[in-house]
Amino acid sequence: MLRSPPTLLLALVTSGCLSSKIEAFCDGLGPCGETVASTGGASTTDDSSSSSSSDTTGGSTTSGTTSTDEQTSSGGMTTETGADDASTTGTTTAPPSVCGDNVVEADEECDDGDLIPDNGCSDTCTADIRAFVSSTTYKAGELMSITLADALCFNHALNAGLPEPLRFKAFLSDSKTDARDRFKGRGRILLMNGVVFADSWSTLLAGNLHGPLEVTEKSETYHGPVWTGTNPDGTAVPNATHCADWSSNSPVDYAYYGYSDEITEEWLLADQLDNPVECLAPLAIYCFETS
Ligand SMILES: [Ca+2]
Ligand SMILES: [Ca+2]
Repeated sequence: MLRSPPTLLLALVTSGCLSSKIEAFCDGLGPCGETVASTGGASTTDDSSSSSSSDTTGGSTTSGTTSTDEQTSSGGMTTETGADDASTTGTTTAPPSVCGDNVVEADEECDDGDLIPDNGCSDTCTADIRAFVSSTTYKAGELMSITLADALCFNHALNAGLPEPLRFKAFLSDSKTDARDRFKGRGRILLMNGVVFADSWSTLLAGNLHGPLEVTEKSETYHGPVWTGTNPDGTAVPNATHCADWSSNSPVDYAYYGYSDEITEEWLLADQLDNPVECLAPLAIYCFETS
């Protein structure tokens, strides 16, 4: 059966090697590390009327478009003239976003108007993510589904008085879903006591944890098993029923779990003979914020 807490603590102390074979989470995902390209296309849908002017009268950069004021492509295009008239236009290369100007721009998750890195919004304008392990346990079938497990995370966050409780979702996989695909965000991941759990999703799923995810939404400690159905890289454990995708309490069905006090890959997938464990076992769930 599942380990007893004292054994877990010993394991925590003696645990060491992290798997380096795990693929980084972000490698296969779009939103993780990329910067938005700001295509500069489209814009100004209003009258514009195709602005023809494509005839390119001898280079001249045809100021075109910006038909907001009449101006009707006077052909001449006086250099530099008054302020508001045309000028620029054309391939509007959007100005680069500035972190710290208190305006959330294209590639920024947040902008709190400062460059202080550890106050929720970093100096590169990535937002911290909160995470906790649930303070109560559930039989696998009591989760009902991943979606309803999300509701449990919401309830835990709400009852603990956490801001924006709807942002929390359950870190679970099922037969059709990889847990890692359910979460976004490039910032640090923090426990409810403010301790940094991981520097980012990508480093977390590559096996680099600062410490265990053993703090509940109430900032209490939970040492024990946690339903995950998930490999250390965030993908679903293959060929698993996940207790009928978390809807079954059958005594002959099983699901995979990790240990909340582990900092090795066992935080998601415990290396135990009884893993997967029967659906009737009462285990906690991990809840993470997503942006
Ligand atoms: Ca900004
Ligand atoms: Ca900041």
